[in-house]
Amino acid sequence: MQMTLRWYGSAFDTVTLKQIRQIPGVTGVITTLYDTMPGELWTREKIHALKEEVEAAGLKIAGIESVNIHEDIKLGKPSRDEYISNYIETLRNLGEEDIHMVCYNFMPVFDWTRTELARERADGSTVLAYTKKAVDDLVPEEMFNSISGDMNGTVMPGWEPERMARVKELFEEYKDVTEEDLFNNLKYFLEKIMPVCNEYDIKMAIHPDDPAWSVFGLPRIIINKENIQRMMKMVDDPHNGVTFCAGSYGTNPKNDLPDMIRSLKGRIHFAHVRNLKFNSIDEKTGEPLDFEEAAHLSSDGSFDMYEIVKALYDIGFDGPIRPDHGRMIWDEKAMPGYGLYDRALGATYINGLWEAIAKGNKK
Ligand code: DNO
Repeated sequence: MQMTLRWYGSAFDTVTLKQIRQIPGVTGVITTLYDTMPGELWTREKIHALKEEVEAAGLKIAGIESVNIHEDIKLGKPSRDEYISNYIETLRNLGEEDIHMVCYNFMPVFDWTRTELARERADGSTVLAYTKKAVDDLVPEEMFNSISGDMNGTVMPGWEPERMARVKELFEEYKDVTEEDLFNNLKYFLEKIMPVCNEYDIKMAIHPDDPAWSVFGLPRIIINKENIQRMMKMVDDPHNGVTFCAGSYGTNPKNDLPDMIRSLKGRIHFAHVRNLKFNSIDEKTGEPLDFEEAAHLSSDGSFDMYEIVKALYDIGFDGPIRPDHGRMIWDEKAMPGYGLYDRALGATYINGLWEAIAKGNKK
């Protein structure tokens, strides 16, 4: 594996490349052209400039998160072909710049969903949290307003004001879109981009839907083992792969994370490792009613991080890995989930687990 940190670019991130370079074992960043809109073509010049900046700081671009998918592609509208051509051109430009991993998601309208961005924990740290009741009680258009006060002046990925301004209209468009339609539209997209991915060896890594169930009645498909296996078979090419995000699949306690990892051997191109803590689960349905994000350490949350990292180690995972959302600690002011301190602790912890597993295996 290659340890990385997500970085939004010097114009958007509170964390600097120099700071990232000083975290032991971190050799690369996962980054993006944060000011491009879904569907827009990424020029070679812009990608090159980003790469030069990262390399000047002694780091590498280990992959892109994300090249976002235009809603028309997810909706299967006739205009999708134009956006897919742009996507193909973007992939070609990335390939020419020697970038070989692209994370994306196929979630309608919203990217990840949380109902609080700064819930205070007993130790005074703050974390992102989710309460089912808050989602049930909210109309989608209010979602952005209800959380935007906690963004510390940053623009959160997937919650860009431009996207939020169209929420109502988008819900109308998704009214009759079923999960089957979404699978078909994803297949159509992947089949079109696979030739360029093969030509440049670009590994596509779909990010799961977070949380791993339908929100606000929208169809969501990248949520469990069965569906992700279906997607892998639907376009059976090693370049059609997965971002294994422990925190997203793990929102559903029925998802057995180490088992899912083992079943995806050879198809995991990127790993997001984080922990969360369930506070309340509906006893009848097994559905989580409340969870909050936790420190990476197993004992701080509900996941067995050793088993997750061990499964990645056992399948021979050699792609980029990153600590995911961190808590806000030590009075840091940053994008919720993306401060420096707790993610640096997370990287160090994951590195420690990995070293112990690797050495234990040699004995
Ligand atoms: C949230 C992230 C997601 C992820 C996208 C990938 O913090 O995990 O926004 O980057 O879903 O496209």
